Formats: sequence, structure tokens, C-alpha cells
Amino acid sequence: MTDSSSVLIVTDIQNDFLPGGALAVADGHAIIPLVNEIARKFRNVIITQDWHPAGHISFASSHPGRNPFEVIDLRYGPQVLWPDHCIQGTFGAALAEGLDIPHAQLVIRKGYHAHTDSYSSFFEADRKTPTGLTGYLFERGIETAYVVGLATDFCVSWTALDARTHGFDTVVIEDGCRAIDTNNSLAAATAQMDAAGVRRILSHQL
Ligand code: VGL
Ligand code: ZN
Repeated sequence: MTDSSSVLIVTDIQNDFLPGGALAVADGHAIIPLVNEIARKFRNVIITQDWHPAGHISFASSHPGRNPFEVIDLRYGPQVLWPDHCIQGTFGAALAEGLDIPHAQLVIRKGYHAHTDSYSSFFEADRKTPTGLTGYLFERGIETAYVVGLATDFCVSWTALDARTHGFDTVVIEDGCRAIDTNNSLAAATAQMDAAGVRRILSHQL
């Protein structure tokens, strides 16, 4: 059991990111039993949920003539366009049925502003609009953030990088994650995490 200064952030394990979902991550379902097991070792667990309004700016369908996985420039920088996914209140946005973490303390939703995406659980994609998670973790006395979930190269890595920025000791548990890997995004995210001092471990090292 980890101590009270650590938190496990369970990122976006939602139906749309599982095989059969709108933005399926290959093998995404395979992490669920392991994530449940990892979570039992943590006193503090929070869960994140991608939570977009219909017509969200990150959806290719909101940009006539564009296709999913193309990249466009938005006012806050490059944006990968996605299939419509995790629309508020839909089955696709619901947490995966097999996720069994009754002791989770907070569910934080993100990506609910129509004109801004939010991979990270700390800041939206403009890199300045906070979700409030930093204050929550600071007030709770958290010093170390462990991250698992979907997808390694987007919400997991952006969350881990922002955790580092805020001074948290940050650890990605790699076998508790799966990647989308579009346009070399997994290698790029891994390099960025290494450069920022995010530690990468396997769950048996916990
Ligand atoms: C995610 C793409 C779009 C993620 C969310 O959870 O990694 N990826 N929205
Ligand atoms: Zn999204």
C-alpha cells in the first residue's frame, strides 16, 4: 500500500477508447484487470474522463473537408482531429464497465469547453486554462503522481508532463497504459517524458 502522499491517476478508461469504441485504442481493454489490481495498492486514486460536448473542436466532423487523424492549426497550436468520441452523457463517454475502483476519491472531467481540447488532466490544450487538479492535489499533500490509462501518447503523457511541471515526482506505469500511436506519437511522447524526468516503470516494480 502506497502512503498518503501518492496518488494514482487513472486516465480515460472509457468505452470509446476500448475496442469497438469510436476512438478505439488497440488492446485498450487489456489493461483493465491490471489497473484494478494496481489501484488496490493506492490509498489515493483519482479517475479522469474525457468529456466533450457534441460538435467539439477536436472532432474532424467539426471541420468540413477534414478527416480523423489529420492535424490542423488552431489558435492554441496544432490539433490532431479525432472521430467524434466521449460525448457527454453517452455510453462511449462512460467509464469502462470492468473498471473496479470503488475507493476512487475524485472523478475529474476534461475537454468540456467546445473550443479547446484537453488531453492533460491539469491544463487544457491552450496550456493555461487549469482544470483545478493542481490545487486539489496540493491541498491533499500529494507529492508523487503515478499515471495509468489511455492513451499513453496523449492523455497519459500530457498529464504526466504537466505533473512534472508542477513539481510532482511523476511515474508512468507502462503496462497499465496503451497507445494510439498516430504519426509517431508514441516515440515522441516517450522522448518528451524522458527529457522531463518522468519515470517509467512496470507494475511489478511498484
Ligand atoms: C485522448 C485523443 C482524444 C486520450 C482523448 O484520452 O488519450 N486521445 N481525446
Ligand atoms: Zn478527446
